[in-house]
Amino acid sequence: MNGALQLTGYRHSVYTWSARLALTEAGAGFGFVDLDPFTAEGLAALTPLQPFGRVPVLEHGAFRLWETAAILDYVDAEFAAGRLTPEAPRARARMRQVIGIVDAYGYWPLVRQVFSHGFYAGNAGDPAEVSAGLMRAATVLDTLEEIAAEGLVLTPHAMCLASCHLLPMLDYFVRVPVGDRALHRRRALTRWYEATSACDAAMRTRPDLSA
Ligand SMILES: N[C@@H](CCC(=O)N[C@@H](CS)C(=O)NCC(=O)O)C(=O)O
Repeated sequence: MNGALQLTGYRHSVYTWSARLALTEAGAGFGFVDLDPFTAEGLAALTPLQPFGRVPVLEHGAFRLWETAAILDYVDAEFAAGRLTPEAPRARARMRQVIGIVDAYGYWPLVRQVFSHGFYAGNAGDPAEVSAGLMRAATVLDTLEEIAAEGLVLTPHAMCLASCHLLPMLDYFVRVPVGDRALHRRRALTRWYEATSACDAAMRTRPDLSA
């Protein structure tokens, strides 16, 4: 399918970073429209594109797609010839499982509780949210550690869509010291994180949170 490729997202959003990471890893050139879904103006501009007011949204010509897992699938198939999806059935299933874990159980405690309330602690952060998020994050990290140790996905130097989905959330989580310590108690996950967070596509797309 032809047409311009445009990503609408918010520069600090972890889900937007996942999409930018996959697009960059796939070598796809794209335009970026920055909209903050947490402001009234951003939300008003976003809801015609995404009825739930969430980012990111990918447009390829007249084709519009939202939900990060779907966007990553499309980017991989359209621009990376499926290179970011393992062929083996078990590895592919594990990749989908990681994406499901991240969406259903990871985003809120890692990002919206520990990161949002811990990183911005000097402003409006609530330490009780950090503690609650850290407790909920433990099971998420334990399951991801088990998967990383198994070695089908989340292995160093082997990028797949699970890595694109997870890296941004973990990268924000470890910016809070208690999050960093929690990650480093999981050795296989730490090995994956350290290699993946230093890869070229991650370095080129990591948001500048001071901007
Ligand atoms: N299920 C959506 C979730 C996307 C999402 O929650 N994005 C956040 C930014 S990281 C957002 O837009 N939040 C706005 C809000 O919560 O109102 C996806 O997979 O794309």
